[in-house]
Amino acid sequence: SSGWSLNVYYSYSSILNYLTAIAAATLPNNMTATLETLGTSYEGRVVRMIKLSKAGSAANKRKIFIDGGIHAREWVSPATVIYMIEMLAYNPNNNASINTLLNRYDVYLAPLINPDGYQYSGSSYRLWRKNRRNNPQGNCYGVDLNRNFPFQWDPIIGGSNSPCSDLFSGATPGSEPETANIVNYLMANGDLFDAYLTIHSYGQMWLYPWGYTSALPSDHSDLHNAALSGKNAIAAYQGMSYLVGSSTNELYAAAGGSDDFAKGGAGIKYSYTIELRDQGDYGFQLPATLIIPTAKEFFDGFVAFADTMYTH
Ligand code: ING
Ligand code: ZN
Repeated sequence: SSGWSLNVYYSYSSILNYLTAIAAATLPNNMTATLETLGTSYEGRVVRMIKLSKAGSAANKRKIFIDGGIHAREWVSPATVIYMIEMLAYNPNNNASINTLLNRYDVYLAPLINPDGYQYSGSSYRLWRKNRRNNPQGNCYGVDLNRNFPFQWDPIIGGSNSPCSDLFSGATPGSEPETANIVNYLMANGDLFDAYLTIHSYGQMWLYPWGYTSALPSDHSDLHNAALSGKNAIAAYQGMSYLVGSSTNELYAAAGGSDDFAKGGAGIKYSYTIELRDQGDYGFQLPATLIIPTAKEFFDGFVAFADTMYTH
């Protein structure tokens, strides 16, 4: 392993250091880790991701994109993406299913795409959700990045036009630099990706588009079946129950979400919003002792999901 502990919540700068260390490490199993930069945040923090690729497997593999930390207070999200990086990079038990996944896919993981909000959640207000834009109207900060994506953007649908709202959709679609970091990358590379997963907490759900309407995408049964494989693998570990369905129908309608953009704007078929543990006992403030079980069961679910996605 890298030697980094997986059962702690790291600061923004420690997460950057972790990504740098993985990219510099000598990895087993012909794995290579490459550090890439998606862009910078409103306050100027760099947003990075790691590309994990197994040399010697098929050339021009298909790709999977995973992001975390779009919402500042959902701390188990970046921690889970880091756990996933560690398991994919080192495969510590030489698990055959992980090897199969890496022979089929390159995996791109961006654990913290809203670093300003995350920093603020750690230093000033634990339950902060948005980025840290200083909005011109009023004295309020922040745009909800998961209402800001430029596909069927509409503040009336599950968002808000009020800069003081936790759900402020932004002044215009894609107005935020943190949004643009993802949009620009997926618009340039979306055709290479079979799957987009954005990791949130909490609620224990495996959700697919659409968020802007109760209508379902025409290929919804493919998305549903692959998610069911994930759900079943999650349950096999400690019996945790995840709900599978479209976000509008299972949770609430919300336009401008990143999963709707990944599917409708960037053309990535298997696009999901994941809500990790728990179901409200601790909510956003999940104790660090629960990081590893939360991350492990989801990683098991992810491996099973990827197998179903590939073989169907
Ligand atoms: N939940 C998501 C949110 O942004 C969601 C759920 C995603 C709803 C996409 C609709 C569309 O509200 C959290 N935890 O943020
Ligand atoms: Zn969220």
